[in-house]
Amino acid sequence: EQTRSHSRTGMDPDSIRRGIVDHLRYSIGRPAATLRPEHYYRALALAVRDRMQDNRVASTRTSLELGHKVVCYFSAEFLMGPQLGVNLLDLGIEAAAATALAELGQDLDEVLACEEEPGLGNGGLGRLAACYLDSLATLERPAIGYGIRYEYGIFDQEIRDGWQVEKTDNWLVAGNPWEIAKPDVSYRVGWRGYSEHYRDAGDVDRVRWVPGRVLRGVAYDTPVQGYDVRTCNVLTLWSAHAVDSFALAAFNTGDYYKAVEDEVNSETVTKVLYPNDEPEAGKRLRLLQQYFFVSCSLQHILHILDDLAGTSVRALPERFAVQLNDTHPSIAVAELMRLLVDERRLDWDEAWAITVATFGYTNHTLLPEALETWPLAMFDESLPRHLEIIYEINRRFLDEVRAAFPGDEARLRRMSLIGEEGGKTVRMAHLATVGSHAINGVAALHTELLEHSVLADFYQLWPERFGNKTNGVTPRRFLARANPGLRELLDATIGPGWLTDLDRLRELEPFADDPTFQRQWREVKRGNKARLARYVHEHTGIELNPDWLFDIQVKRIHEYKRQHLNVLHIVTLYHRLKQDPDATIAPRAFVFGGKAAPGYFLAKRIIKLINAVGERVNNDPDVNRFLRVAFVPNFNVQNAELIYPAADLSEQISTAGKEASGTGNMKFMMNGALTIGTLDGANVEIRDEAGPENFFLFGRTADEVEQIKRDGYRPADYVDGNPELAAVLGLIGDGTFTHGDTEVLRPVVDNLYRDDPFLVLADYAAYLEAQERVSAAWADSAGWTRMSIYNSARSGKFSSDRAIAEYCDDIWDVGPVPVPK
Ligand code: 26V
Repeated sequence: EQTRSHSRTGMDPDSIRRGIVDHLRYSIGRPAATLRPEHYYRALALAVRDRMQDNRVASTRTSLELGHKVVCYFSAEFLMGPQLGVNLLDLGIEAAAATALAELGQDLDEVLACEEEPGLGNGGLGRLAACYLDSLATLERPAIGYGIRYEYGIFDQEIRDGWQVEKTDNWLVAGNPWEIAKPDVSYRVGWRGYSEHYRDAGDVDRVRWVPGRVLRGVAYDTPVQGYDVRTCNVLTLWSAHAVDSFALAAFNTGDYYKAVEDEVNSETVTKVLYPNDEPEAGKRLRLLQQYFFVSCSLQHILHILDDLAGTSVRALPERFAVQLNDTHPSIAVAELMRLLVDERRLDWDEAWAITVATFGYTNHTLLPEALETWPLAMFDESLPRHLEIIYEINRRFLDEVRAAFPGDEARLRRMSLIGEEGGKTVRMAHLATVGSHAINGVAALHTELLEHSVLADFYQLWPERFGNKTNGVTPRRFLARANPGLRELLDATIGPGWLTDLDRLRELEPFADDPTFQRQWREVKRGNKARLARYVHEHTGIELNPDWLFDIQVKRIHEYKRQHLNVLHIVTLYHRLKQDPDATIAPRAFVFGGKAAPGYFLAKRIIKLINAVGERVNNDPDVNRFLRVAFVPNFNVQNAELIYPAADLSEQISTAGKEASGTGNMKFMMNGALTIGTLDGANVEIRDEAGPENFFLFGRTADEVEQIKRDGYRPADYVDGNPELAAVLGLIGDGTFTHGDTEVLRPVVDNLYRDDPFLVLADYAAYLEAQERVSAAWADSAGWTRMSIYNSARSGKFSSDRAIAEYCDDIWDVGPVPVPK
């Protein structure tokens, strides 16, 4: 069936070239004279997909036939980023593809740049899901990612006059060569209506849901290739459509336009990705999105089970492990119970045992405003049968709590799946927790705080269900692809092997003080900085000098992440240079990037603040010899791959206790940046691994933050006690950076002075002091290089391979299933 040299499966340049030529002719279908790089992109992508598809067939056959357990990762977001480059890497055909294209007169880099990235996620949570799919495939674990095929992903950000402007991300317009539409893999999903109690043929009382509306979900499959293995898993994304019969019924009554309208309404369900970091005011469509993809996915899983001859639904937890990526898919707990009890007619206790054994739940935030709840009335109207099921789960659950903690009424109220404060709500984190056999946080500190704050009552009831799984990131994309210079140096120095066993980077340690190696290390970093400087210049007009210290903060814009603390440091340096014309400092380029949720007023002002300070600083000859500030528009996976490798300093300065983990911090570390950071999220573990002498620590601890808040935090006291801080806030408020306008940045200053919920001012002095240590360390080039090398060398823990191996061992019980080559 497969020959060595074949236009669909061959891995040599000649076969790949023939694959491209075939697709240009049969799939693209344009006259040769009109072919442009984007056509070569599509043809090569299709040729690469063919090769993965071949592995996919072998992988499915192996895991199903041999009866292995499959991991199902349920996530409302998968921030996959560009696919072509990593797929070439995974298949080991980067050089062969470059040769094939060259023979056709095309340049691989130019062709790679044609890809429109699928931005189906907001930030860390969605990108984590993508890294985990990569590691699952690379570790040869059978897995399916289940999510939503949003027609519009995360908005494109433009910067105009320093303000964020949002543009729709029409990522599918040019077509998506990676997906395969599966119109035959399709499920019906109900909505609204009522539940009906009836007696079945065997005289048993049963309930059925009679939905008021029905949609249809269609699967679109994208192959997920493992690195240097035959395993190719799949990401199944569901797209919503109208149900044909509904449309027909309307057509028969002569109301053709009504039928078309229903089509339009149904399709809005998967139209657009919601920002997950904006408090949603009971958005019904978002609940429908969640239920829609969860229901399709569970029906698909049960269908696969049915197809496996002789496998009963009772075997579900032996054959599938379902992980809930935050609470977004947590309605799955009620939906699986409905499918098992109402449709498959299992008794409640048996169904519940299956459900709990099947699900695991990962929590990704402690911020109280971020914990999902749905207004009860809305939930009841939308999913009436599910609400009944949730009541029954709750009734039985509270009985269990009562038995364990007799007479503790307050505890019952705290733990209930139904919240009573400010109008009744369904608490999705409680539903996910009660319905799962394993609950995890995403960094050691985060898990600890989960166990002792947000989920403390649940931890006391079921301590054995809780555990930590510190996040990780894929070194294939964020090291090998993003940093080809470093990849080459690593291969030459410690040999290959580190890419699938990142702990082997430790073998760099003996070279940390070797002058020759240090020089090579600095050359790689300088090349990456020059590459980023070109990109920044092209997109902002700002010139950055690659010999300067590159100080970078890229992440979503949020008060708790404290981009404004970083700006206070910049304005302090500006102020010092202006005050003293003889002052000199080690020159620094400050680079920012990140999107603000469209409805987040202060975050948008923070973007304006960064750009306003940048404009002034970059154009003032008194200071622009020492300081430059650039805001990279539209931070996404594609430009992230240029940004992380160019950093000398990684800014991880969130208020302690607020950032669940962070993953950008890990990408910077792998690429040799030093971190200036608080004891928050995974920073704690980064510092432990790197060694405290290779990390710039500052700021209050999570405990101290809580203590300060309890004592009644008064930010103004910090201003009154620090004339330099007062001057800095004064400059921001008095129009220095805004052409005399004293109103634009007023809300930022006022918020800090009066409220400062994230203790920016309380940490300001410590942050400045830590930045002084950074400058002093930078002055010693050999010392800095040694610290940079140590950071990379000790980043092995933060590979998503380590994280996924832990999930497989501790939560999913899924081992490797090698697919024969
Ligand atoms: C949601 C909301 C909603 C209300 C307003 C404030 C707010 C802030 C953050 C969020 C994010 C919720 C979930 C999330 O994306 N968590 C991120 O997950 C990453 C992967 O585990 C982790 O590295 C980040 O620290 C965490 O913020």
